[in-house]
Amino acid sequence: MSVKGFSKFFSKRTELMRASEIRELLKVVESRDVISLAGGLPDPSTFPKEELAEIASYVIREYGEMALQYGTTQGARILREALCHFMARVMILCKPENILITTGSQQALDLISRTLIDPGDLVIVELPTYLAAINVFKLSQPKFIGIPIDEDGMRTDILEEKLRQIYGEGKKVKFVYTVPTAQNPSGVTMSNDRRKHLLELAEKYDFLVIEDDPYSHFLFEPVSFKHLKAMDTSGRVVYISTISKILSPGIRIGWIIAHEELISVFERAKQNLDLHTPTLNQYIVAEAIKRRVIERHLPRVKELYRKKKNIMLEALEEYFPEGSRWTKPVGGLFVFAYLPEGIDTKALLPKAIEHGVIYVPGKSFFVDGSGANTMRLNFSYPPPSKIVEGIRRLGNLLKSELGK
Ligand code: PMP
Ligand code: G9A
Repeated sequence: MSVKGFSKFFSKRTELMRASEIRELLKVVESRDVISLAGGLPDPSTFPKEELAEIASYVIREYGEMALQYGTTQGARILREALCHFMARVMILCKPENILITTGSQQALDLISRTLIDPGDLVIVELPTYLAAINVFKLSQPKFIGIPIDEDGMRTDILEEKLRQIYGEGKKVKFVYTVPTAQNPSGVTMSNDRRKHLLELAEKYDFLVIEDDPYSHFLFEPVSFKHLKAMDTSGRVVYISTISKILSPGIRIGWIIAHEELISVFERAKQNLDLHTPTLNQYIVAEAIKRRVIERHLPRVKELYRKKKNIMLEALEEYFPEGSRWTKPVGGLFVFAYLPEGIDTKALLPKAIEHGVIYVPGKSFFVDGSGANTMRLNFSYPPPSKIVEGIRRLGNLLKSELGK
């Protein structure tokens, strides 16, 4: 007799798991002919295929005994050393002991969730913030507090007020999670004054700061900023980054830079997850960094994304209905649009799919349930003609919804 319904077997933790809209929409792209303005996929023309093919074969020949073998959970020393050099370019100075290699930076978020959050802990995030971070933190059942952002990033004045209130009630905050540079989904960058203010508050109220930084390496407009980790004098900043947007997301290499005591608990948690990140991929990335593949490619990547961003902004200007506004990103892969009140972008998505275009509804990026009239639009993946056509289709759909 076959089993009827498996849900009775599921754990409580499984009930807390929410499907990521970004990941679900990727399935739509695979199964239908739609223009995707959804997932943050890099432009495939930016992948240095020839160089990586050469490096992969070199690494297997030269380092095969290690590269094809099990490795330590913390990650291959050769990669951790290469990353120390890579990060020194942006004044983040660390030792290989301060680095843990992760399977994408998504795993770093998972490790943070597992090792730092107990049910009911207060976790502060930006409004909006990266939806996959919300989903993975949620598994540990924190209480989220959202702090609004403006064009200078997180409103640290509002944060300060909130902290005064929280600590006045005898409670405390576990950490503040921020994507301070070219934020996902909004594209905004936190000003240096606010970065300083955030760290002062972290000192005063004794909480950790998680700096999630996939985008600072390829800003395409001039911005002056310092990484929080570079300003960290007490070890309370946990820095995470990834090669996903600057080399290849398929290789799945991310890293955490943090105090050794934290690295050791993240390492313990990772042992249970996957023993270690694929050794071969770690050797490939170490060699790519050594040969300066990323640095040589970045100018082209920046130029391409700057052009695509401008094409999207022009198309929005031309096709989106009056009463809409959107961010002007200095980096990252997304424009975030605020539409006239009354538009519900989640409810509209099936119609958009019928019109052959998809986006990520904005609500999933807000921990306070707001954002129903917002959407995130990706410009890195589609070719320029598809960006324009996608925005045209969406604009027409929105206008017809508004009866214009
Ligand atoms: N954090 C942020 C803010 C991101 O935008 C992304 C990818 N879009 C990730 C983490 C995860 O990236 P990966 O696992 O590929 O390193
Ligand atoms: O494909 C993913 O899930 C990574 C992309 C993230 C994003 O679109 O923000």
